[in-house]
Amino acid sequence: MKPKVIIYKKVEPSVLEYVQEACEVVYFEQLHADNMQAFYEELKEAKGLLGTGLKVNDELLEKAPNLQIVSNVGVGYDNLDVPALTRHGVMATNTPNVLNETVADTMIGLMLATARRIPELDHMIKSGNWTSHITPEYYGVDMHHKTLGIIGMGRIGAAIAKRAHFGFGMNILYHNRSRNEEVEKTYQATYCSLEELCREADFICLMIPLSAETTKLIGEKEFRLMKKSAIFVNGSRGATVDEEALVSALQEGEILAAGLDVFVQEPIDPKHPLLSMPNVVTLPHIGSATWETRQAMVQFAAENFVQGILGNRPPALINPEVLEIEK
Ligand code: 8YV
Repeated sequence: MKPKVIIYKKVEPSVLEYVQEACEVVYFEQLHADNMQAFYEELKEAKGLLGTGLKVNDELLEKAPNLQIVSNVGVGYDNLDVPALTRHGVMATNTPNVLNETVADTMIGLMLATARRIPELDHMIKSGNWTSHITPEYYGVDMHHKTLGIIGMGRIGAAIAKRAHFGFGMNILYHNRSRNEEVEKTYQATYCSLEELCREADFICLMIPLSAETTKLIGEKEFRLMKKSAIFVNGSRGATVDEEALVSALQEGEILAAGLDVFVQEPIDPKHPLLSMPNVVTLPHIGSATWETRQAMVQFAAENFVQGILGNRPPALINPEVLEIEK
């Protein structure tokens, strides 16, 4: 008998078939209030869970006594309580690397869109307000040859640095838990403190995983340190920023503009003050959302999943220490 597993995200038929070769799949295209009860019912027997965004903590794990693996479609796994998974003897996996270049493209696009006011000016034309040559109140600011500060120099941060250095001739500063000699050599990036980065950078790009230490990492103090001409972009998780402090910084002109792909609450409340500011460019968490990359992520998640179910070590295992623990 094949082991029962749950996929709780819409996936390509080929991915479903691939998993079905090894498993009996209970398939939920999406989880919502109406099917949660059915999901919990299936959870009692499930050996594996594959999907995005579900909070997996002690409470959920207690409802899933047979679980062997949770395969997260995404590189960020702040939705997973990893110590709890390890305690319950459950493997956790994610999908690093396959999205680096796509997310970096998104962040460059978001910086340019914010600096050059692309959505605002697009709206101006489409609403019939392009009536004469553009006057200075619509000018943007240059991105090329400015100083970019990257907070979080992981694999995605490095892909952003590559574009900014070679494509835009930008001067790169970065702040990270540890030094990255490779980016210092290849992209002439300079390591500095968070305070120094906030003070010196023209563009500040946040690309760090969300954890207890990084929650509200950027708040009132950091915005105050930034230049009044600074452009702040966030492609990590909304909660890494104190959103109220960001609203005040924009309202009080502490910074010039912001480009945001992530928010504390997603989807964001349409009445949120950030959405009525012309100098804020927003995206609905689409950093990795291209056909190619989302397919690669789901495929990677399925490979992790099947390997884990078959009793092998999945390629992107987050908690290898779980292999030492007898369940
Ligand atoms: C999406 C992401 O949230 O990989 C991540 O960490 O933020 C995204 O790509 C999602 O997990 C994709 O399905």
